[in-house]
Amino acid sequence: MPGWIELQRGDITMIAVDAIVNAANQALAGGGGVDGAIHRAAGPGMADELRSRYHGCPTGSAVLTGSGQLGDHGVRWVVHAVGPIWRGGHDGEEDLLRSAYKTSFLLAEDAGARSVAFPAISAGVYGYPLAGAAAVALRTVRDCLVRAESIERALFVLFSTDTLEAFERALRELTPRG
Ligand code: AR6
Repeated sequence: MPGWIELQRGDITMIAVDAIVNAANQALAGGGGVDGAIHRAAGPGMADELRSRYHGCPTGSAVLTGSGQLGDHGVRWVVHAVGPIWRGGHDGEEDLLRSAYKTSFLLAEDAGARSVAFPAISAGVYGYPLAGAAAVALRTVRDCLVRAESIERALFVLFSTDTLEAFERALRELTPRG
């Protein structure tokens, strides 16, 4: 059965899904925004795991860890995705953002997740324009869901009304294929 996409406004650290995706940076060192919130909620064990297993992560890719204290409400994995910094749109940003979502989805799928929650990767301090970020996110995740065997529910957890509305518009405009 093909999976489905849901949109909701909220804080991704409060969501009970198998895997949540983080908008991280290449150093995997933690930071502000959703990254800071996820590190605070997970506790130091997740940062220790990042340091011991990985030596950073290139833009457009992602790595997977356990979820630390986020496990208290059922989250099993955190996928740390590195989206592109927006530099005007001629620096491969769209491909890199697509790749960050796709890699994240596949890592969650390979781990055996049935549900996964995403934030709006790159749409905060990395400056990716909201309408474009939403369109790339939804198209990529929709295309992944079509082929998924394990993941059946993909949730976008959007922190502000503006972001939620941009995703709602992009979802309405999503073409049936491609
Ligand atoms: N739950 C869901 N979404 C959130 C939350 C939350 N708790 N907090 C913020 N957002 P950003 P980026 C939204 O800046 O643009 C970090 O310092 C936020 O409103 O977190 O990919 C990293 O370490 C926005 O819509 O990520 C990197 O250095 C979206 O999450 C850098 O920021 C993404 O905003 C990554 O920048």
